[in-house]
Amino acid sequence: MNKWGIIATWKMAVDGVAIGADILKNKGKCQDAVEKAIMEVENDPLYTSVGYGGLPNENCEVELDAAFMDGKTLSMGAVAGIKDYKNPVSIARKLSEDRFNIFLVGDGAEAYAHKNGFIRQNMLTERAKKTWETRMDEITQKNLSPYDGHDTVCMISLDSEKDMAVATSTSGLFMKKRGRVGDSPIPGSGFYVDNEVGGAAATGLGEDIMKGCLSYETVQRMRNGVSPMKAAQSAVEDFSEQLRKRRGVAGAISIVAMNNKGEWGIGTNVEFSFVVSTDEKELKSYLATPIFNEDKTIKEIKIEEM
Ligand code: SD4
Repeated sequence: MNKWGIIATWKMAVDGVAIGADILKNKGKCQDAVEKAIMEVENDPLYTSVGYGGLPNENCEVELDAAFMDGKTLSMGAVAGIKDYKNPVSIARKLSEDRFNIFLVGDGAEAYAHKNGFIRQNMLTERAKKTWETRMDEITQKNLSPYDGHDTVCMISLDSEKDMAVATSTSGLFMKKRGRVGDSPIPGSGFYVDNEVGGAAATGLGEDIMKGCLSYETVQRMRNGVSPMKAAQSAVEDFSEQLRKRRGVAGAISIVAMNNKGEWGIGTNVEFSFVVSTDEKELKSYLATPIFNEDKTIKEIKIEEM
């Protein structure tokens, strides 16, 4: 049997991964697997950090970021701060077919989506609006930090022809400033894939992930012969330590990785759930918990089936 596999960030990806795995099992392509899997997550109004139902920025507007990359051709496409379009991941994939103008933001991205027939939709649900209103009250009354509630969906897949693809989609940080862009659509930071090695993708505090270009860093570690597990864990650990040393604090960072043999791994400095399905092991959700020593360096990461 030919090898295939798909790995995704967060438990919310489980239904999407099932769809992706089905495509791969039936000898479908990795590009379709990641796109269809992410669309499933984008379409679900209950997930408050991706697509429809995603949490809005401080002006109560849902601004979405997404990206797509093909590991065979290294083609990539991305959108950032796009409003009112149903499936940002599909717009990113379409952009990846172009030679120029592959990363579009704001109303430029919306104009492109409109011209190419993508479905327009108000992405703000009543539920997300209520959460925004409650949070607004809390922030003013209790002086809270607005920036939590953020879980990007990232998928990496390998198909039976040994091609690989990666895609990401997110509403970014809850209560972000209008126009704020995180790591998720930024090549090398939020995602990277190369058929000759493997892929990686990140979730967590984009402002910190970007400082270390952590998806590219993870892929480079795999290129040097390191396993996906070691590559992702060491990339997260080394960089968290750098951040702590040089800035006093490291944000939440989690990375998923898969190499071109279908071996997978994760690295994280917070509790982190993820989903994997391969030809060898049926779909499973996992929970990764980092255990720290007294110096706050990660001693080990415990991974359990959920
Ligand atoms: C961002 N990395 O916009 C995204 C948010 C995220 O888990 O993934 N949070 O910074």
